[in-house]
Amino acid sequence: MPDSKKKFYISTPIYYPSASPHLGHAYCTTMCDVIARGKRLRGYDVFFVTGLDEHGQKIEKNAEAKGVTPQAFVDEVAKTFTSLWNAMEISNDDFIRTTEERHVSTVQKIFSRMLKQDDIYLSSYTGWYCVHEETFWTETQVEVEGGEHLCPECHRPVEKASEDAYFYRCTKYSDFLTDFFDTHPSFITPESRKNEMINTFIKPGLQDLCVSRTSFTWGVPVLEDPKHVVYVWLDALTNYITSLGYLQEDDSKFQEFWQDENTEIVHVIGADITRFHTIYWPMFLHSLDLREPNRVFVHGLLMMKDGKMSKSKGNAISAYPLIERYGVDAVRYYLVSEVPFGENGIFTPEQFVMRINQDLANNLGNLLNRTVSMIGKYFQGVVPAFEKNVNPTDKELEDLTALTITRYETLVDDLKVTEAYAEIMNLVSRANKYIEENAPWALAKDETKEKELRSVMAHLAHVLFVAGMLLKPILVHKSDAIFDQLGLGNDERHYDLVSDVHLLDDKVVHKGEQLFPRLDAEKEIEAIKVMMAAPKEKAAA
Ligand code: ME8
Repeated sequence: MPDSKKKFYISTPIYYPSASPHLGHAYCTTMCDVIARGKRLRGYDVFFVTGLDEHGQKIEKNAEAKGVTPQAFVDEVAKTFTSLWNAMEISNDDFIRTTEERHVSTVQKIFSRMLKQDDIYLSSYTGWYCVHEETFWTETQVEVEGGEHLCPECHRPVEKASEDAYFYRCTKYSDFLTDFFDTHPSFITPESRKNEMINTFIKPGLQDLCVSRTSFTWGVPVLEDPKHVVYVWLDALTNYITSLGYLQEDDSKFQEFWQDENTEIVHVIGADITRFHTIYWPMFLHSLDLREPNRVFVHGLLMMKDGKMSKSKGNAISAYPLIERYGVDAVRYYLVSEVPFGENGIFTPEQFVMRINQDLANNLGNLLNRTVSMIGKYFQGVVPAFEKNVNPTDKELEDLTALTITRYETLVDDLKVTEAYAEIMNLVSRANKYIEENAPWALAKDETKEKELRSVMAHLAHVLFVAGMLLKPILVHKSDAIFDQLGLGNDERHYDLVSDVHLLDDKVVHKGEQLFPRLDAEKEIEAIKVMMAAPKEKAAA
């Protein structure tokens, strides 16, 4: 049951605006959006934040190459992110950019506090620096190939760098961290990521973290020593609290969504940034006497057949042509259902078309179409009143419907998002099978079977309402098309009515357009291949 007092905070990583976003970025943001929408629907107070990580050497270099200032550069790229989020129907409550004054001034206050309490100290740094990953690597961490030193993360060449730098004393908080991991066993999901962090970084002994740079200027200046800018991770990670107003005049959102121990806080990230979120971020928060998030969920990558989707590889597919051709709901559904949350997945045109045809056109669309047509034909469009357990398989469908609601809630609360939505499709399949089992066309020919026929129609209508409501976080438009066809008024489209089997009694159905027309597979696979061969980004709006 919905509990209006429950609070939920969810964030995506803040992306680098080094280039416009591709379907991989859309994947992470869409997953968070589906979770956020699902919670809101169930009555939670939700804060959902995404944004951009706009400082650092990479941005400075990209801007220089284009002959524009870094600010002008990020302003332009930022528009491509916000227009994609609009097109994807992302319902974020805030869009934080690290160049905003609210963020910059708070990072400076945080740095000052850490300096004052001796969590940060001045020293010098020599190491291998990867511009792309904005990360220093030690001698043992870099890869050596043909005499060249490469970044262990992105395999690009790294540069030897030495400079004055401020350091964060990880050593001071390593006991805290070990203790925190022990007492918060579900902090990192999946579990394998936690073991990786313990074995690779914690067990060998944590090293202090470089938190300032002097070799470039595009960053938050350190107030106490302005030739330094705050090194990108202390700057970037704090977005999760600066967006809430931490240390700002109006910090009401911060009080509500961070300070309140009852708020569930979830960061969703890709595996490449696990170390920063699970090791340094809890320590930074501890330095500030703030609570840690409940969960860092590490999702998998959306890949192409030739590996990770990335702009630099030139294999990235844009979300726009897919949205334009198939509609945003189909693209959202594909992302959620095809790539199990927490695992990697490969984008192929074949699977994309198959998902839409199999799940949305054949399964869901067909159930709606058949149900509405039959209610029209046999009952002049009026949904018969629901009666329990009339036909032999009624009880099974009733039980499965109730179970699907609870399973969906449990799974989605545990961030098993793909599994949660698979449960709904399973219910829809079961309902299609229920039609075959009960053969309403045969019942309609036998006057003595009217009660049975009424029951079949009422059960189908109820399943469609439940499926439409549970799928609403993904199918942001088509769920309403389902409710329209079922004849439901706007004031009845509420999650808390999902178990009400009588909600549809006497409603008048309206046959509408096909929910998801079946795609001509061969033709559409070709069309997507053309999109992939020429990935185009929509120009900034
Ligand atoms: O790392 N599939 O930014 P970033 C799925 N600014 N997800 C993908 C993806 C793909 N092919 N490609 C990218 C940064 N992502 C830092 C983060 S947070 C305080 C700072 C997603 O632009 C994935 O979530 O490199 C990954 O972690 C994130 O984009 C990295 O974005």
